[in-house]
Amino acid sequence: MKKQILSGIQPSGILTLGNYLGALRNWIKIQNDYDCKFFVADLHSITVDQNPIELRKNIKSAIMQYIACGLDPEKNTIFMQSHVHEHAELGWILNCSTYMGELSRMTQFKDKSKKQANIKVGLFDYPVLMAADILLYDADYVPVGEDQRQHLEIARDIAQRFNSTYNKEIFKLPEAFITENTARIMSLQEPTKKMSKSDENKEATIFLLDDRETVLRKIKKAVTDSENIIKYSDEKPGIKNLMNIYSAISEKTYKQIEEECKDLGYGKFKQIVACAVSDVLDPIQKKYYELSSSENDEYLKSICKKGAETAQKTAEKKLKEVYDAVGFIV
Ligand code: ATP
Ligand code: LTN
Repeated sequence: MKKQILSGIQPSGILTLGNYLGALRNWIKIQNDYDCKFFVADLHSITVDQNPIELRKNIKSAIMQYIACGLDPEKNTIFMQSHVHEHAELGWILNCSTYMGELSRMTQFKDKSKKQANIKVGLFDYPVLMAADILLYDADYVPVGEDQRQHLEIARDIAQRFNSTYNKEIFKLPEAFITENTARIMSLQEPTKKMSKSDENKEATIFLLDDRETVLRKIKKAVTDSENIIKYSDEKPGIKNLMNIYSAISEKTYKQIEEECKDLGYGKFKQIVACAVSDVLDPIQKKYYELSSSENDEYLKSICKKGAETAQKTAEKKLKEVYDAVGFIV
């Protein structure tokens, strides 16, 4: 039997180059070798304020971006999290197996709660719902970026505790699947911070739907240093980030890039990086705009409907086992 893969992305805006290099591109690479389920984490996205009209657009757009990037709906189960009600139900049960103390240590919660007033319980509880997503499907591997490592660890802790409380191997312990050099693409404006969809400064983020001119402008404006030497170093976070992006796309090593670009200066180097990024984004955008024609509405709906049905078959069985273990009458 093939190993099980599960992952999701929040529909909190247009997906970014960080989402692509850190997560989506890996999903595409492994789709032939594993039994894969990929969902749009709509339940997660409302842990911060969302406008319903925008959210609806972003959910559909996320599905189209998954397919445009190369996820094959014939090979993978693609669905929307809210279409499989077992996610929320298992989330509740796992809430009753999780300590306030362990959730208080989550850095994503600490970071996000600093940025806004009126923090919702859902934001605090986010990792428990994420654990439910993963544990429902006995996922072996969860392909994500580095920022999600801590959430994977808590999912394992919750699973282990649940199994030992009820003295039964109900949940499999999942492992994070993280590709080191693309695990953390940084903001173009503050290269010590991760690139993020919801960054207020749109110049800091490359979106998958940015045209060539926009990509060039954003990369030209990227914060670097005054040395004008292309060298991979922790002391040069801006250049290190651009080298990381270029290396991930061109598959050249940092040494090769240093050699290739040693006489260029930052201006020329930025042009090369921008061109390489746009060459990757162009075919994605072409496919995306084809899919976005209203003729494809039914096709997209049918993918999500079939995906939810397939996912639910597994989810339903696991939830029953859980209900039985805790003492509910099933
Ligand atoms: P938000 O700004 O709404 O929190 P985000 O852009 O940080 O969103 P998520 O939806 O939280 O993105 O992440 C989706 C996937 O992309 C996760 O696997 C996450 O680890 C990965 N990811 C997000 N940002 C980056 C990044 N800058 N570099 C590498 N991987 C990333
Ligand atoms: N927390 C993830 C999105 C997410 C996820 C998951 C990823 C929600 N549930 C389950 C992998 C497995 C994020 O990217 N912020």
